Amino acid sequence: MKERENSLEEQIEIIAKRFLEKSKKKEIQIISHFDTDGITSATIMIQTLKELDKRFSVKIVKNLEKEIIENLPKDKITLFLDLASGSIPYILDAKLKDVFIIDHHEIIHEIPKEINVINPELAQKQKISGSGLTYLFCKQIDKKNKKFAKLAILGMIGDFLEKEIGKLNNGIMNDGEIQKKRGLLIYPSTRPLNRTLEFCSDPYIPEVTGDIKGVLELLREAGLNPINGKYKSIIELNDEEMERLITAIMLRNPKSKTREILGDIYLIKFFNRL
Ligand SMILES: [Mn+2]
Repeated sequence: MKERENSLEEQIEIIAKRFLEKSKKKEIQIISHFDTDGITSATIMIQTLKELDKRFSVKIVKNLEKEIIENLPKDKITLFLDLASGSIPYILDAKLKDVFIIDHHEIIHEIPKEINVINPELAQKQKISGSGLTYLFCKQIDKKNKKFAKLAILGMIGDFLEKEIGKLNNGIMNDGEIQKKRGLLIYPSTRPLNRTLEFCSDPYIPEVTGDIKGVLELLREAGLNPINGKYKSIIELNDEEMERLITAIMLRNPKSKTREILGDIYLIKFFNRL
């Protein structure tokens, strides 16, 4: 019971140790959530367990129904990721033995001491995604799992927690060498602007979207000229250029408010490409 009073970091440390001890002899079954956060959580865990040469299986579910829990083998370690915080009574009914939950959803029921839960609700209630928690857990197991920080951030963005980046998430962003830049949310932000704008449908920019002549006119107006025949991409713009581009787009009255077309762009390196 004591870990309830501990910080999230302490919870992670204590429970990771217990998990490693238990998994010496037993096989692990991972149950994770069918969304970006759950799938990235499972991916981080799978890679970590593979490197530890553990035996495990994975199940990804849309909803953690009572039946799913009832039908789980009872002799294995059950590791729930990004779900199960609200399923404590089902878990008890199913008489599962070694249960670990790494999740950030609301806790409704009293947690009995035989169930190991890592959840920010039990500590300082920091905002963190399931993938962020799984990442911190795996990094606790082995520092070299820092390499999975990018996956944790993907899950975090998938869960729309990016609006409230706290200390924990910032730490993970640093681990993953992820850059954040404020700018136009037009995808993809890494292609030359003339292409990005031509194919841009969200927001739809009148006389620009699908109209290469209009695109070039807008870029000229914004004072953005090609260098050696090539336009910069959104992420290559400096603040002043970004502002000029935004103004030029806003003058075309796209059917979106400023609020919706501006935001944080996350730049993640995968295989050395942004
Ligand atoms: Mn989640």
